[in-house]
Amino acid sequence: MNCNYPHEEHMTSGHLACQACGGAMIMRHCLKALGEDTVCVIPASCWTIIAGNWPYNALKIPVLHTAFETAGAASSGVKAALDIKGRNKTNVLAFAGDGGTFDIGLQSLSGATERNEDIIYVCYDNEAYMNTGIQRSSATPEGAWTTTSPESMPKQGPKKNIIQILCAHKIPYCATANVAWPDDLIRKVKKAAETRGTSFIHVFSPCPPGWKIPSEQSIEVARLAVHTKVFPLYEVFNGEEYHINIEPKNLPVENYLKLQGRFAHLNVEEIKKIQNRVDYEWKVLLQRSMMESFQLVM
Ligand SMILES: Cc1ncc(C[n+]2csc(CCOP(=O)(O)OP(=O)(O)O)c2C)c(N)n1
Ligand code: SF4
Ligand SMILES: [Mg+2]
Repeated sequence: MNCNYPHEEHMTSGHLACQACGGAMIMRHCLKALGEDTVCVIPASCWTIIAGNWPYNALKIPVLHTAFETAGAASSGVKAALDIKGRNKTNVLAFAGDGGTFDIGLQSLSGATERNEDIIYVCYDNEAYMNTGIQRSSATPEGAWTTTSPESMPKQGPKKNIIQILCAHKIPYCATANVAWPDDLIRKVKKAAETRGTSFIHVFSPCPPGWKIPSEQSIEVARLAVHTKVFPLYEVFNGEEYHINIEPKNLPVENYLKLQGRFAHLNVEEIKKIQNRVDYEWKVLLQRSMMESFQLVM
């Protein structure tokens, strides 16, 4: 860990997350990056529970709990209210799950992004609706077991590419991040705070009960997601200019899948199909990262 690692804590012990919850670690690091002058907007998700019941709050900053589909709209409103009060330096952090981002909250996020609201939107992606019992979302990867995609018919079709959707809005800054690279996550959240307009960070977030992994393997699984190219780490500026941040070790995707009970039913052919898709998506990302940006071409 580098010496610039912020040691202040804005999240307390006694929160209600499961052991080794990626979402809890991500919030802790986001707040280290942003500091205490931050308002957090949390739609219905595991984090509604993790923060604790009023009057208790595991976060030392103000929190607005809001309806499942409203993170984009509610954080736009909080930002406008703070501006009226002259507090235009206060960070507004929308912190939402994959269900609240990829599915029911997509229209609200799209509206905020299209208006270029000055907010930081972090999606902690545990690839299912964990708070209500591991139902599949459009972020659930192909082949995964969930309680609504049983082993006899696991999730069909690929995970939705949320970064591409945000890039289509020409968002000033968006990035992927991973709880196994806290320095990189903190740098990206700081970058988002410096950016005027909407920033979006899509963070890989292991969930031990939902993924059927032992809690001590949470970070190992997160690391393998990057080194197998399942979840590459990159940034995109203005929806056009791609920078890949970590060179993957190019490990076979099977190394990642075999650690997780949610993929235990997959056969050799199915794993090969997932590998082919991962290889294809990586090639597309590499090509994008080599393209000249729009401004340079002009
Ligand atoms: C309109 C509406 N439908 C359903 C729910 C029930 N609900 C609460 S949290 C949740 C799942 C949230 O999933 P996600 O956003 O991925 O966050 P996670 O629980 O995985 O952290 C659901 C379906 C709700 N609160 N509001
Ligand atoms: S169910 Fe998963 S996402 Fe929810 S608190 Fe537990 S580990 Fe975290
Ligand atoms: Mg989720």
